[in-house]
Amino acid sequence: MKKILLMGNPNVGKSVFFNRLTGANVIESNYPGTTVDYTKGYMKGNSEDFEIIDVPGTFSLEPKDKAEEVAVKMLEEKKDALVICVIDASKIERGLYLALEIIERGYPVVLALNMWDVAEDKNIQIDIEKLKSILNIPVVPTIAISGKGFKEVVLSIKKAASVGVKEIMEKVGEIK
Ligand SMILES: Nc1nc2c(ncn2[C@@H]2O[C@H](COP(=O)(O)OP(=O)(O)OP(=O)(O)O)[C@@H](O)[C@H]2O)c(=O)[nH]1
Ligand SMILES: [Mg+2]
Repeated sequence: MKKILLMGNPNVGKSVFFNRLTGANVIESNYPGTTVDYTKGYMKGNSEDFEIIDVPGTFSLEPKDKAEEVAVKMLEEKKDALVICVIDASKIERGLYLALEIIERGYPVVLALNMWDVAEDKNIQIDIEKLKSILNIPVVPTIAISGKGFKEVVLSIKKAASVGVKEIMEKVGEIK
């Protein structure tokens, strides 16, 4: 089953995000050998379902505490995962730091600029199109508590997850 890791700084809305994407079948566990807990759930895909993990919040991939250590381990254990990186759009710099680290490690990333309502209230202007073209990944403004942007998030997940060797070869074939 294709795995999705929901990652981001602490308190950016990852769990509200997780609840919106997953159904009722949610499992809470402790990460082996630790007291750090995390939640796993499922999202319906077109042909197959996705497993989604609500990863403990982390500021970077250089862990400073046990929860961050678990977050990094989860990422390293799941080399073929797709990562939804959730950023607080009103504090974009801190979140971008983590997003860049994850992108650098070669994971496919969908970037969610959550708390878009808070950013708007603070009059923070973010050029989504520019961010998309610089990072070359899907960037979606979201408000997890209202559901704004989630249709696009789901579409981006499905699109990113469908890119495999077969699809690439088909594209390469088209160019020939
Ligand atoms: N205004 C606003 N509040 C939000 C949004 N998304 C989440 N919240 C609120 O932000 C707070 C934190 O949300 P959580 O989902 O618990 O954040 P988290 O990233 O899971 O936090 P940790 O698990 O502690 O790292 C909650 O009070 C949410 O209701 C949003 O888009 N806009
Ligand atoms: Mg949470």
